Amino acid sequence: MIWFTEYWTENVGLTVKADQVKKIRSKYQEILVLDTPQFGKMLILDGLVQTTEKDEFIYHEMLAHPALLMHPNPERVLVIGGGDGGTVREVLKHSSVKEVHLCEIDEEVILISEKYFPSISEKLRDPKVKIFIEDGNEFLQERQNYYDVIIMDSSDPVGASEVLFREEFYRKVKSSLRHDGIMVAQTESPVLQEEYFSKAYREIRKVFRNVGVYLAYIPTYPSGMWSFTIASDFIDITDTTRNIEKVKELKTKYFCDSIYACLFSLPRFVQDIL
Ligand code: AG3
Repeated sequence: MIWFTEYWTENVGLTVKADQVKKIRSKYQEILVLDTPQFGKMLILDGLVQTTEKDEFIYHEMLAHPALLMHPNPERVLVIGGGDGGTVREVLKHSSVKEVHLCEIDEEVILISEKYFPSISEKLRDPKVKIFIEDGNEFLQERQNYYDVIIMDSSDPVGASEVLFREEFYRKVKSSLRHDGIMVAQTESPVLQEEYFSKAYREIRKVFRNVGVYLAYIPTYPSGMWSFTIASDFIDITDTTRNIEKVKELKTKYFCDSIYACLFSLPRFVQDIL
């Protein structure tokens, strides 16, 4: 057993007791798989916790379901990043979805997830899913007016993910969406990464007419308080009565109708950052 620490800032971190299961260096990053008594297996990229068996459902459900519910008929969905497969698994819970494209820059993440995280990656080989091993930023260039929902399941805005938090990128997202398309992104912690969070919000605002922020509690991410930013030009994404009857049909463990109904109720300090 070792002790592993993700340093959330220079002054605080998350430390877990773990067995090291696998460590490789891919073309893009260091990929580490730990087996921990507390959180089950954990996937760590360049020292940052991406997902754990124990709490992954919170993040993946909250990233996928609001946008898919707000869209009147989501058929074509793109996930950028998310090579572990958790977001794809949630997207496929919506029966209207006909095709899911997953654009992941690092194939090794997919292979590691398929080997060590079968319950997260289980739907990656579903016939509706098409995997593209490409840079998300370049991938969007070739697709105009195509998707109903685009989901950014990226890591922190450092290294390969940095471009995914910029205005130019969100413009590409917008032109790859159909006119009533919706995008949603994971946008970091408003407590410990206030700058990343408010920058993402600002840049998304420059590009889309309707923008909303919501939160979820994710124990293994910095501070636990995590943000998501959802946006659309055409759809009023703040109307959380939309398709609320469908929530009951979704097999989820965190997301539910009362969370959906109050999705945009934010603590005052978060409202003040926006
Ligand atoms: N992507 C968001 C991970 C961000 C975590 N940041 C951190 N630990 N500092 C997760 C990908 C899971 N599909």
